Amino acid sequence: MMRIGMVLYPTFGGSGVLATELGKALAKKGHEIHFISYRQPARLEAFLENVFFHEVSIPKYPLFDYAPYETALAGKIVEIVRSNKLDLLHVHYAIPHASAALLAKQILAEDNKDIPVLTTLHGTDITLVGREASYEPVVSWSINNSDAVTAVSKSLVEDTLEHFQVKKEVLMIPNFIDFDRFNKKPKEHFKKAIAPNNEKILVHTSNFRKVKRVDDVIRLFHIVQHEIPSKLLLIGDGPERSNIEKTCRELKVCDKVTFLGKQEAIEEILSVCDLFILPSERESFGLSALEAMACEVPVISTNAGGLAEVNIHGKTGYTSEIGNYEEMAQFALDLLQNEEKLESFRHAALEQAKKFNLEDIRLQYIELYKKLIKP
Ligand code: GMT
Repeated sequence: MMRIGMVLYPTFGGSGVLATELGKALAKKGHEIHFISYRQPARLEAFLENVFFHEVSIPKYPLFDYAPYETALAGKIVEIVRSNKLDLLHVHYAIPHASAALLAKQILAEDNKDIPVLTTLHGTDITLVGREASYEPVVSWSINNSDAVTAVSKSLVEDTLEHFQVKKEVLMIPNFIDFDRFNKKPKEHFKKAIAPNNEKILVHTSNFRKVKRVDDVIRLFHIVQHEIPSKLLLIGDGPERSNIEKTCRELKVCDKVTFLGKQEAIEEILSVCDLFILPSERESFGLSALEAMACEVPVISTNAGGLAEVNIHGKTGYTSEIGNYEEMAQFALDLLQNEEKLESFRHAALEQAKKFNLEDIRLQYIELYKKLIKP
């Protein structure tokens, strides 16, 4: 049995989702998992055996215009490692988790405790925000000083090597899917409620940030709904929400678009959908696309980052250049207007998703943890 500290963002973002699901899957195998974050992680809904949650509170003080989260996190990690005798820290998303964990490691070294730090890079920590001049030296240092580093796709490994001064091997362990939860469920009553006239259902889920280009989803849908009776479901929320609603109004498609907000049982909604749309400008992996594929929903996406490693063009869906929503619309129509083809893509999407099954990936992490934990 290993005792793992899992440092993560608690939001619906991919890195937090992946970290939570990994922790839960390890706990099921008898490992003790300590989640560390500023809020209860979104996917940690119920009591689970072997799972603990530690909230990082950030003391306020009038001097602080910016409360020092990284310091509070490092201090909390030290306390948790000491009181729970943790064997390893697995931090998800480099900023500021990796540097905070490495600071904690240095503090703990004074107790003669050598706690290994495994950093998993998830995407924008490398491809976007991590490249900002004020963060880059810290991210490079954190990568080079972690005991091991993984990235979630080949594309993200390449981006890391290209943009940072890396002296360390960056291993690739892809994201995974739990088929016990993500599978096509018989939710015909849902389908009837959303598409009473048997319209095709397109779906997009994200955090509605600029990189997701949700506007392109609306533009693509605008073209599709002219050709075929269809509905669009938008799941999630975020900073671009009002701009997206504006585009819906401009294109006069509001009556066919439903904003569902943040949803827990996403697999139930995916189960009644025909196509998943992900036109991101950057996407190191595209966990949301994998979730759709596990529910037998083909994907129309860009070829950004690691998306093409998940969504196989012409087989599980189609990939286009960033911004080419017109081509993506034609690809969508190609599938929606051909029932047999759509069915074969549904099948291929499921088969491809199986390559990322939880058991295999969990094993890869367990093997890596064992290598890092010194007896
Ligand atoms: O998409 C986001 O902005 C959330 C982000 C995160 O770190 O929470 O997601 C990233 O990590 C996910 C899990 O590894 C990947 O599936 C996403 O592709 C990646 N997002 C980007 O690269 C933009």
